[in-house]
Amino acid sequence: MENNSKNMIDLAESGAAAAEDSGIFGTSIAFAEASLVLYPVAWEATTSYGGGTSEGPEVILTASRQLDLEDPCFDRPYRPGLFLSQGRETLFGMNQAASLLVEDLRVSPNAEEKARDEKIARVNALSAGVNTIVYEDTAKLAQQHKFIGVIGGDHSSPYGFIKHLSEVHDQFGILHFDAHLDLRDSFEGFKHSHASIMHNVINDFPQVVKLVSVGIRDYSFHEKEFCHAHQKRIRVFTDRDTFRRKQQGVLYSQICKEILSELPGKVYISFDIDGLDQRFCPSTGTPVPGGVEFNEACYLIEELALSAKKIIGFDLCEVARSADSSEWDGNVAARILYKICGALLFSQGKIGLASAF
Ligand SMILES: [Mn+2]
Repeated sequence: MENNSKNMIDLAESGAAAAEDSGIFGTSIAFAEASLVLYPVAWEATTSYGGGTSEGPEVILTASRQLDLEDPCFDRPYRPGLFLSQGRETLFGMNQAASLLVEDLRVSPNAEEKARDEKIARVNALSAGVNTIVYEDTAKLAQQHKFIGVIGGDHSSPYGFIKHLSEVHDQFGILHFDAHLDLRDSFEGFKHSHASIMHNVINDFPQVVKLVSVGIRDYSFHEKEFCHAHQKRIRVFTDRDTFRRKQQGVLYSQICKEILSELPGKVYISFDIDGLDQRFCPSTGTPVPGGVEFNEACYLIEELALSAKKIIGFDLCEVARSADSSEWDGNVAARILYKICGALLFSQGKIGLASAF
């Protein structure tokens, strides 16, 4: 035990290149020694536009090995132990089965209604199965005293984890980075699609007392209505408003203060990579122009950690493999992931702040 964690720290502090078979961020520790476990969910069955997000965990793992592990804000986030757990084998088959059904539905939109309904029901059953697996696995990890981050997959991936958190916390808020509100009642008949995650969370978990969404720039009439109907629980900072206020001289630091003041003491971060400007996630499935700058996202995450609030878990979703060999999508996502890991561990008192230069 001692040995493992010593090796990991030696490697990280030696500046040597990470081995190809090393764990997340090029470290290699045993599960037992990790404080923070990253739980991969290779699921993207209900993806509506561009695919590939089921590869997210793999893409992030590969790119993460290239990172240098000093963080300018948080003191060596790898030290308490970061571990990417094995994905569930069964998810692969479930994702394939559901993807085939969804494909079928799309290529034959005029199929008999009964046959369509049956296929939609089967996809919904598979989604419910994924939610149960994620719920049970994350609950088990929590029993083992691990902090947890879910790595998607599409944005429906963390539902089961949020369900678990709602059972162990009386109340918490969600800081939601996304281009989309994800407040659709259902999407193409799919109850648990990526476009419905926050709708389902708001409806199913009253413990989520506040949803604060940032980067938002693509939403429907019904989603806006849903926000109005849940005015006390949902606060939206649209990308447009944030941009305009900055143009008019409002400091971004002021806007972040407002965002954080909306959140209660316990905060879950739900990070859809498409919340960022698309130049940071060119391969994500449902890109929208505009968006949050990389440094703005890091600033807000750091400010959250530096406030008195505690980060109780997170997800990072919708990361896809770069079309070229650059690994750029994974590179950016791995850095966002490392920043959130540092923020969570700092907010939970597991690490301090980095020393100054
Ligand atoms: Mn989303």
